[in-house]
Amino acid sequence: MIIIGELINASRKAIKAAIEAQDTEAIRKIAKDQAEAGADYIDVNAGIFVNKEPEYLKWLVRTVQTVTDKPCAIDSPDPKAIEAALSAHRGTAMINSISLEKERYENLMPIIAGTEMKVIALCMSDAGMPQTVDDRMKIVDELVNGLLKNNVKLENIFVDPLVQPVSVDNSFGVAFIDAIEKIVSTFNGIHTACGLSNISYGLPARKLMNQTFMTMAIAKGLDGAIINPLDGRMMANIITAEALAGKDYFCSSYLEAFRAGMLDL
Ligand code: THG
Repeated sequence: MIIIGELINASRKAIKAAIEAQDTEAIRKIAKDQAEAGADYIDVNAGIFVNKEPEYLKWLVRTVQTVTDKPCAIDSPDPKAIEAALSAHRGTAMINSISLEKERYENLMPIIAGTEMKVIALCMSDAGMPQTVDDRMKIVDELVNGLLKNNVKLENIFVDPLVQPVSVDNSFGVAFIDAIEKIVSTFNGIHTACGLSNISYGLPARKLMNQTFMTMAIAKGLDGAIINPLDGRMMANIITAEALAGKDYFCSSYLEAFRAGMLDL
C-alpha cells in the first residue's frame, strides 16, 4: 500500500494556525512523524487560503523537505498553486489531483505531460460527482486515456474513484469498492488511491468504519490511500489485509510488523 499522509491539511485547525504563524517547527514535526510512521508521500493542502494558496503551498513543500526525503503529494485543484509548489519541490512529486473538470484538466495537463511525476486522477467532471460504477468508469476511461496520450506512464497514474459518505446513500460504499475492482481489472498495472475517511462522514466511531472500509477496499485491489499514518490500528489493518489479499510474499511484511510491535494493539 502506498501511504499518503493526510495530516498537513489547512482544513485542520492546528495546521491552519501553524501556516498563518509560519510555524516551521510545527509543520516539520508533523511531516517527520508521518514519514517515520510509514508515509510514502506527505500530502500538503493549503486550500482554505484563497489568495495565498500558491505562496503557502510552496512554503509547506520547502518546510516538509527540510526534515524528510519523502516526496510531497501536492493537494490542490488550482494549477497555479501546484506550479508554485512544484517550483520548490526536490525529487518526484505526486500531483493531487487532475480531474475531468475542463479548466483543471486543460491547465494541469501541460504541467504533467511527459514527466515522471505521479498523478492522482480524480473521478470528477463538470457534471459533478459520479454516483454509480458506470458514471465513474466513463470518467476514468477518458481521464486515463488523456493522460496516456500525453505521455504519462500508466504506472504513474493513481485513479481515485471518489469516496462519498455512506450516511448520505447506503450504496456509496459498494459503488466505490466495485469501481476499484473494475479499474484494476480494466487497466493492468495502474494504481488506485482515495481519501478514505469520507466514507464515515456524519457517523460516530469513524476510525472503526474507516479501518473496516480499508479492509474491504484492499480485498478489491486498492493499493494507495490518503490516511492518517499515526493511526496505528489503521496501519495494522492495512498490513494484515494485504497479507490476506495475497499481496505480501511469505507474509514477510506482516511478520516484520509483528516483530516491530505494530500488531499488538
Ligand atoms: N481524494 C484526494 N485527495 C483528497 C481527498 C480525496 N485530499 C483531501 C481529503 N480528501 C483527504 N485528506 C484529509 C485530511 C484530513 C482529514 C480528512 C481528510 C481530517 N479530518 C478530520 C475529520 O474528518 O474528522 C477533521 C479535521 C481535524 O482533525 O481537525 O483530519 O478524497 N485525491
